[in-house]
Amino acid sequence: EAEREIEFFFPQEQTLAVIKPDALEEHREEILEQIRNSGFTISCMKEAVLSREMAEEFYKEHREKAFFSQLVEFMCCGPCMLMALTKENAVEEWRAMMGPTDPAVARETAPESLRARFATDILQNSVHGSSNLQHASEKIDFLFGDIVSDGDLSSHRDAADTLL
Ligand code: IDP
Repeated sequence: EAEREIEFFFPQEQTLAVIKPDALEEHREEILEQIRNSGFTISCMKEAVLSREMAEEFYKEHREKAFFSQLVEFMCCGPCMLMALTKENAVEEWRAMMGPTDPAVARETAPESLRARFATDILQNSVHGSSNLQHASEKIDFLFGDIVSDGDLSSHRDAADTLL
């Protein structure tokens, strides 16, 4: 009962977070620990090497950018950790934890941020986070749709109804 009231006053939000290939090998534990210590719930998590097609789809908003092919290449060069993070104000809080896109800027303006600490350069910048709620839900659906989509839930419900 008490828990339900807390959820009512502090509505939860979800964002999509990725530990990119450059950071996963060396900094996985530190990054995961910081996520947990900051009050996020990791609602979904999987380690995967993205195919080129998946990386292109994931970053389709950047298709026209000069760095797009480099970005796709980089995102497929090794395993990523893909996560749906749940917390009040999750989108904004995870972006703040990441810091600015360019680690040179991050080191100046947000020295505690993950990118200031772990990013190599503006391309290999250690982490990703959705920039708004719509992107968050779209990317969570794209990467985890097989386990969290409404369709999946309703098919389980149908199966349960059949059993009853
Ligand atoms: P964000 O990840 O901070 O939201 P975006 O501008 O959305 O930054 O760019 C997406 C990703 O593309 C960045 O995280 C970075 O990996 C890469 N990127 C952004 N700008 C550049 C650039 O100028 N050169 C190379 N790669 C870039």
